[in-house]
Amino acid sequence: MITKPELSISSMKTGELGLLHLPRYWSKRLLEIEGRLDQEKVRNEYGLDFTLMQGLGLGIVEPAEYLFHKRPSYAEFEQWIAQQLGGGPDRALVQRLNKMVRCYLEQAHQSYPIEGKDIQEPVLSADDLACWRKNGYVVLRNAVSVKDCREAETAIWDFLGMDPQNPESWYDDEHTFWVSLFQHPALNKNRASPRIRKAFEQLWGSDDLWVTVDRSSLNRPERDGIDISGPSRLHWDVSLALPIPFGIQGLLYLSDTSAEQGAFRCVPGFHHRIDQWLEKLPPEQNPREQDLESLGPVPVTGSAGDFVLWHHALPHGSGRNLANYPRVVQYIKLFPHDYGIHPVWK
Ligand SMILES: O=C(O)CCC(=O)C(=O)O
Repeated sequence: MITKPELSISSMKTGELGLLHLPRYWSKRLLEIEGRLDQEKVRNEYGLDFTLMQGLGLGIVEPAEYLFHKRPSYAEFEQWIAQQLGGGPDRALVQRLNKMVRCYLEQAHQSYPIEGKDIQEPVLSADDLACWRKNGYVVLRNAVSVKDCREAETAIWDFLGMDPQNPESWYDDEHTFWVSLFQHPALNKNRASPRIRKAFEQLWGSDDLWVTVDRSSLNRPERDGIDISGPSRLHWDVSLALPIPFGIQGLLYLSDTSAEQGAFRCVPGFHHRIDQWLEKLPPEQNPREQDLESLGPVPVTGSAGDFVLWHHALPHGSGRNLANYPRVVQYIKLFPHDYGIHPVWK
């Protein structure tokens, strides 16, 4: 019986759902909310927490918000999970997640792409892979059907309460670039796209990958000179402490996206030279505050259904939308449970 949050609750403890680590995850979040969590003691568990919640199909935002606002008992937390998933996780998923937890706790968390594994029916061609190696990004064309894109796009418009045909409805004080819609059948269908999965498998050299339940975004045309294009500033989402472990991010264009329509931008090939660039910076300089625009970002365009994969060491961001129609995007990432997370955030 799990009654109160304690750091002594081990990852091997389970509740009604039979999931390893879930009671410890619940415990840590509640202790954190109460300001009683010693972050140093749990720093190396971040990847485990992340994979467990993504693997369950919940993502990390909604469970954190639920725990923060409701501070539920452990039994209530499990009930909430079952409700979100339309029933508890099935036996096969529980087994796969529990295996992942055991592996995670047993292994050193070094991450690297495994070279030369024979993967059947590749979706990235030799030219695509050459582009990936040289530039650190690649576009998988027709990753999902236009129909599936339309359905996801419609779900996003409905969630926002906006009309895609009526520009007047696109601008309100309530919504920003990011769209916090996580659970929707159309979004889940795209997350399960076999072509997207295969592309990540090729680049990771592994078929034991988990998929994130991430946000979407609506990059609206600029209006009245107001820049509403979200993360247009080039940035990294990974720690810049060296060595930067291998990692891949991805986005799915749900609407056709031209260069001037706020397309994704990145600095091609920067993953090859980021180490030298960082080492040359005077120690008092913050790499994130440098003139990253001068590094030469390029827009990566695509049609609805095209999927962009990029190495997370590339400075990247969205462009400013100077066209007439919003750019609509769903973010999807697949990763192995033991992918490297540098313990120091820099
Ligand atoms: O949406 C984009 O084009 C960029 C997304 C981005 O910057 C990110 O996911 O960190």
